[in-house]
Amino acid sequence: MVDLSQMAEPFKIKMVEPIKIRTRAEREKAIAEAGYNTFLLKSEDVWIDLLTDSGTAAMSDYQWAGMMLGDEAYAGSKNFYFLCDVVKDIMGYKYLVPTHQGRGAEHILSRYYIREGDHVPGNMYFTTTRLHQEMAGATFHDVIIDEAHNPSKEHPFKGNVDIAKLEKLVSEVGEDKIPYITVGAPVNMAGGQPVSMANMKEVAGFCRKRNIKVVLDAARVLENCYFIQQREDGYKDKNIKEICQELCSYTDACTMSAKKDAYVNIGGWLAMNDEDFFIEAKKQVVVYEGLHTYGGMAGRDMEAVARGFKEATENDEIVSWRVRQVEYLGNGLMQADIPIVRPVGGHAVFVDAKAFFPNLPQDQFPAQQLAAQIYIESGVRTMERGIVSAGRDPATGEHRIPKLELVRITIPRRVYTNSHMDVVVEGIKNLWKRRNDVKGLKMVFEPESLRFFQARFEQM
Ligand code: PM9
Repeated sequence: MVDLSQMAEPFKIKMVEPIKIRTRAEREKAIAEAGYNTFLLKSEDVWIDLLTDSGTAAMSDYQWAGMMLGDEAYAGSKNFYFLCDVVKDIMGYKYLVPTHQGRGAEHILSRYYIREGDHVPGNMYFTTTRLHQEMAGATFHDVIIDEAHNPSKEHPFKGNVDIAKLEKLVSEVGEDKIPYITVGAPVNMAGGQPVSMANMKEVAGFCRKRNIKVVLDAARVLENCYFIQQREDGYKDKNIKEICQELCSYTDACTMSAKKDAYVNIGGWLAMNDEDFFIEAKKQVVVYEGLHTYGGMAGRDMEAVARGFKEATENDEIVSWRVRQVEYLGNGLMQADIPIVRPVGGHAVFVDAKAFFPNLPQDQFPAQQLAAQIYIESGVRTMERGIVSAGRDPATGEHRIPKLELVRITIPRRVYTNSHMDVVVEGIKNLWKRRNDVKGLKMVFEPESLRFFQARFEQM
């Protein structure tokens, strides 16, 4: 029998924002003016905005009510102490330093731990994370399992760290040159793929013996915990909060972009167990973010973050429905034989642009073009996650050539219904029919770092 409780959204809608679709001619003009970069489109020219799930969530009534309780004192806001309590309860870290968003935490972490010439391993790169590591003088090393680089390969925990790769790095550069490993759980650039509890435990065991710290990139940690609950032996009777507590116990610190799993529009934190790191991080946060009791957030923002994170761990249905909506979109695309990263991840469906446009070489930016064409076809905004996002190697100045050349269709939390997902599928099906007529792009403006945000392109 069908479980009725699984069939519909676990919320009802109290406020709506009208959206309008532009004509095809208007969309063609808008994307050309945006240099074929979906980041440069005006939001009002977008019909269904699946650019990112970062800072785009719809907050609950409990969160909005909390916004009215903002204690906007410069120092010692009561919302800060509430946030500390909530994070400690869910993650267990002793200390918390608030930051305006995730990269603020990455900046402080990298400056504290990294010395010129160090090496930082991670389970695949993330754009802002790697940039902060490089700016602090380190070289990043990808130690994710090979399966993660193969879009069609099924694996329940494609985000896992390959311990053999980690061991090889240690033997090549020496453990004293590796201050920490970043474990993203789940792995954004691999398709929102989770890390298993067993793997996290193994990483911790390996690193603790060598005095290498384990830092969790916790942006979507609750989604990772949901996958552990669904897929890993021994966790089906545990709730997301219990799983999160255990996962964090294998790590020494975390960076958090609260804009994802805390269901808010802005915010972040750095949390740790080490007191010396805490003292130094507090010194840094006042230079780069704001006082150590607000870190760039207003009191009301901290209240919304705390309430959002708390709510998402009090009722597993919030995260479960969110991930199942992503799966709904993924299933729709798979049924239409559109090549996507398998299995479907937690926050987005990733279309394989190499398989979509097999005739376009990677230096003609197939994923960038695919995102632009999806917009023209349907008014849906998505994002390139391929060669443009990978940037240039700082040592050689050459393009980094990632194996994955993807377009990310990212679902904001609690914002769109499954009818919107059906539109996405239909639009991509239409584009699939004319895929052989699509040519490549050439880059005509390239910022030095994080180029995907502002680069401009022309049709070849
Ligand atoms: N992620 C995303 O859309 C927003 C910026 S890149 C388009 O996926 C991880 C795993 C992230 C992330 C941001 C950050 C940085 C760190 N780790 O954006 O600074 O996905 O809050 O977080 C984005 P902030």
